[in-house]
Amino acid sequence: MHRRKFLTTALLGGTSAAFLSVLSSNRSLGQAVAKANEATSRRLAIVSRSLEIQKRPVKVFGLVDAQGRPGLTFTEGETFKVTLANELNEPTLIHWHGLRPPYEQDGVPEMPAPKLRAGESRDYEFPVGAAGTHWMHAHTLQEQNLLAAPLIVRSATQDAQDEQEVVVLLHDFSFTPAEELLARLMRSSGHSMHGGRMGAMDLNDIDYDAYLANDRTLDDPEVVKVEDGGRVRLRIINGATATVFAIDTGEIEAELIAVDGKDVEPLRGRRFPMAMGQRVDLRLQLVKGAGAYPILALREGGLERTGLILAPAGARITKLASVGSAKAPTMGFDLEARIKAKAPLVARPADRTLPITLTGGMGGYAWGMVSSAALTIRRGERVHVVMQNHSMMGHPMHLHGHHFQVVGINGKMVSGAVRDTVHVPPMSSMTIAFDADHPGKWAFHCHHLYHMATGMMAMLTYDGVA
Ligand SMILES: [Cu+2]
Repeated sequence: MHRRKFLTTALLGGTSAAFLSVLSSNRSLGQAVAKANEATSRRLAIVSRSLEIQKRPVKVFGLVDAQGRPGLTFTEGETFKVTLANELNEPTLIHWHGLRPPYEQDGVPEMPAPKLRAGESRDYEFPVGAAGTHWMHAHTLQEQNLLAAPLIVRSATQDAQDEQEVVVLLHDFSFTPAEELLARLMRSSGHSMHGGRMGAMDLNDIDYDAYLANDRTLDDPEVVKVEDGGRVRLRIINGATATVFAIDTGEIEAELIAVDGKDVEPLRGRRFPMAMGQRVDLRLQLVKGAGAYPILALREGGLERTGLILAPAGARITKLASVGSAKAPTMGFDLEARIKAKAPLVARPADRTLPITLTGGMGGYAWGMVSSAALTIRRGERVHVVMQNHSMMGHPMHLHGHHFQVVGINGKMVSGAVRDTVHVPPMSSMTIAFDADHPGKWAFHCHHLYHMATGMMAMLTYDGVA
């Protein structure tokens, strides 16, 4: 987009002169503007579409490109030059989860950009950055009704790797509207619905009607044609609003090669837990003649599951039930403690440490982030955030605009994954570190939609940003 056009949009959004000075001093935006004439703008439409779930027709949201495909795919180093068109008859806005846009384009409504009105379009432009599996979604209750899609940044050398890319977007689905689900949680808090579980760990506060992988249940799963004996790179996105999954590769051992779009030292396994907002990239070497491979996502602590089937030509497809026979595991630190970033942060002492207590519970259904310090940081600082989860639920905590490194787990210093969303299990603590190199006002929140909606949301503000 042209700089003038963006400034006009920003001014219409009611932003201040201070914000404009931040904007003009933003180097990455300057580089993006310099590239403006090179790339043509891609259209991304926010649409209403029809699905059939459990044989019932439903209207859901969608995000489609000019060819009608879900989401967007870029190559590293390109410019994210997108015209976002709201074709719904209600206002909405989209957040680019995992990218580093200038904060004015980050997509949390009114922070500071307003929602797109029905029929309105808006231009976005910023460097798409490094390769990685990312996604996009509404930062509102509309996320529940599938307003989410993949946002893939491929590496320039990916084609030379001779592996097939398979993108999987997981979701939890309810025939009940999100507003009603939230109202029920608030009404039932402290008694009946969850009364039996008070004092114990709470895993899932909503029982969904279906769990989806690329819009399908296991009763009618997507069957992806793969090369017999070929190599597959699964890019799995947990786009669910309130469900932790464990990826189960079954017969075949997988290699975890990236989390939240950042490469990790390869880790082999068959089960990979992932919380809401998180992504895992798994590499699979299929065995020639071995037939079809189901890739499952198991609902944390439950019997429900979803997934898809990788099938070489002619392979027999066995039908799998949407409900398994053994309860899926709960997500702790087991995997997180073993992940090591391929490119960790440069070792450096913290210039600033922000303590944050995660609070709340089913009683009253109010969740929060409490800190004794102002959540203000300065450009150039190495920042540590120490999160203490004083609640009986796990919280996937997402910081916008930055990737951070996991550097402490339950008080023990580690050199863990670099990621943008980290799961903090019940009654545990976690320290994350990042370099304050992206000035703005950034959302920092729990990626459980209903925890966020009832208070588990904070803003991290750079000094001098209005
Ligand atoms: Cu939470």
